Amino acid sequence: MLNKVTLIGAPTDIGAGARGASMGPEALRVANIGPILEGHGLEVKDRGNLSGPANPWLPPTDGYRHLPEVAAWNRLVHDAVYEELSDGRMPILLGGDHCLGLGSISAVARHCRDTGKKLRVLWLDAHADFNTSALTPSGNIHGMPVACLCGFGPRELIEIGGQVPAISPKWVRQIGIRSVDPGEKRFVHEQGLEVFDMRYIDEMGMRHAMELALATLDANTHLHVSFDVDFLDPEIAPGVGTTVPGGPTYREAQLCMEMIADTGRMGSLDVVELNPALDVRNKTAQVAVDLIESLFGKSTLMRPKV
Ligand code: B3U
Ligand code: MN
Ligand code: MN
Repeated sequence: MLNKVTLIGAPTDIGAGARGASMGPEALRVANIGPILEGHGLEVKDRGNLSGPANPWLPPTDGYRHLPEVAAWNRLVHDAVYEELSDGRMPILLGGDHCLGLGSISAVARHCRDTGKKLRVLWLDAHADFNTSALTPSGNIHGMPVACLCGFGPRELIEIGGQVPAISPKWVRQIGIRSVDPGEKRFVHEQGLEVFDMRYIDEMGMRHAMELALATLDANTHLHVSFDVDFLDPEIAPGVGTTVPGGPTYREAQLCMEMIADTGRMGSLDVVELNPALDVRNKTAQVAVDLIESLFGKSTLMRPKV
């Protein structure tokens, strides 16, 4: 794993259904994300925040809310993430809402094309984020980034990484899913996304789900982790715009992160949908940073002898 990381703040809630994710980058910094990662032997650069358009808070037009602004933010994210990867550093995108996964992952996909690497995307989320303008109940583009990455969306979003589609649905593993709209669900099945939903995790356990989600990674695979904080159960992570009960516990989430760390293949990370306006004394940011520590190898690793 790369030991140089770059924090990229993208303070916007342009794709979300609630205001406040724009404060996510600062809340993660207040929870000490930089120094904590340094404590794990990483060289940390904080590029500060990108600066994009304000949120006009308008209703959807033609099935999309704030399409031009979402495109502008994602172009900024794409360029920053691509630049850091080209510099041999691991970008950590501090969102911001999950529409930004589009800019981030299209940049990662472009980098993988440049370097001849395979790409695996782990999408940790309560939601599948696979809506289109025809399927969305809200018009909020944070419910659409996976579909856009797979080539289903408006030109200004699907073309950001220079190739359409940016990724194949076969490269994606979704973990923790428990809220999918009816049309979206059909489309997920039609496109063959691999989904480990909460029912699967309840029945089979996080360990088994992650073993399968991480199977067939090899030395030439770039692993991108897109961590939507609403993946976590609202008991431990109330500070998100769309809480969905029945998510992973702290222990399940920690195991998930530790198993990702064990692969040594993580090359880029998004931390999105943290909403400090809905949080309680920054506790969701602290939980997110704790789990990010596990993602970077924090572990007690003391085993019984038998
Ligand atoms: N699927 C719903 C809700 C949603 C998706 N992502 C989040 N919420 N965070 C939608 O509006 O597309
Ligand atoms: Mn999401
Ligand atoms: Mn979500």
